[in-house]
Amino acid sequence: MDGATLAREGHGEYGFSDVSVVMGTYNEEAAIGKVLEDIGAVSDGEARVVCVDGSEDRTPEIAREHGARVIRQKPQGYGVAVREAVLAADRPVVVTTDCDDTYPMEQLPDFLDRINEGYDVVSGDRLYYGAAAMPTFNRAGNHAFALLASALAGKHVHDTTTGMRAYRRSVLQEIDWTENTGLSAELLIRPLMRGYAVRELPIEYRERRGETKLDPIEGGAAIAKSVLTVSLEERLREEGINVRLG
Ligand SMILES: Nc1nc2c(ncn2[C@@H]2O[C@H](COP(=O)(O)OP(=O)(O)OP(=O)(O)O)[C@@H](O)[C@H]2O)c(=O)[nH]1
Ligand SMILES: [Mg+2]
Repeated sequence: MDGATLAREGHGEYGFSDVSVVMGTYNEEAAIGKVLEDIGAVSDGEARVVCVDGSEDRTPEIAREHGARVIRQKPQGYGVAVREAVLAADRPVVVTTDCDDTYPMEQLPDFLDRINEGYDVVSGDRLYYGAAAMPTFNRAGNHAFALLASALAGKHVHDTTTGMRAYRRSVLQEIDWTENTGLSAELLIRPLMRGYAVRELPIEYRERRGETKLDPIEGGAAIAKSVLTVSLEERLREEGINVRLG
């Protein structure tokens, strides 16, 4: 019996000692101390943190001082870092976040509760409460990606590009991840289209500390392409055709 089945039947009560929180970090010294302190406070120091880091500033030192495991990687984009981070996690529940203080670590217990209810993926929905702290262009883009993904996947999703999610580690290991800037959309769309139990959870979204690493136009185009290719690949997979279109 796999972990998901166990939890669905009420035998898999995970606590924070079963949780890895993972993130890509790239010159985030303005935010990393706060983010890691928030994780430590809400989990009583029990969650294990993994940072895949490409920084030239003091981010990796600050991460180690806070007890995080740091994997150094030359900067190659969001998805290259986050894929390595999710695959490096060694606990049964894996939470992704950005290292910029935008995501509410205080809501981690709610994510864990939903996993304990039996969900395989719990996705933080920033748009539910309006995401007033998000730049207008990004907010419009994120609504558009969600509409596109919902149409192509045939299932309604509200926020496809969020960085804060909890996953059963088995889901992360069972799927081949291909996208870079579009990885966060891929991490939602492929499990959704393969029939995993996915739910969205409304979250607050705060203004970023430090500078963005994403160019909104270039990044937006890359995400739209990922949503298209990943959804089409999954449609073809349902027909028994395994291809890579990207
Ligand atoms: N290691 C590594 N981390 C990266 C790279 N690019 C982005 N990141 C990290 O990935 C996370 C997401 O990047 P952000 O700049 O927050 O991108 P975003 O959330 O789309 O943009 P904002 O709305 O400005 O926050 C942050 O924690 C970054 O430090 C990279 O090339 N290498
Ligand atoms: Mg961010």
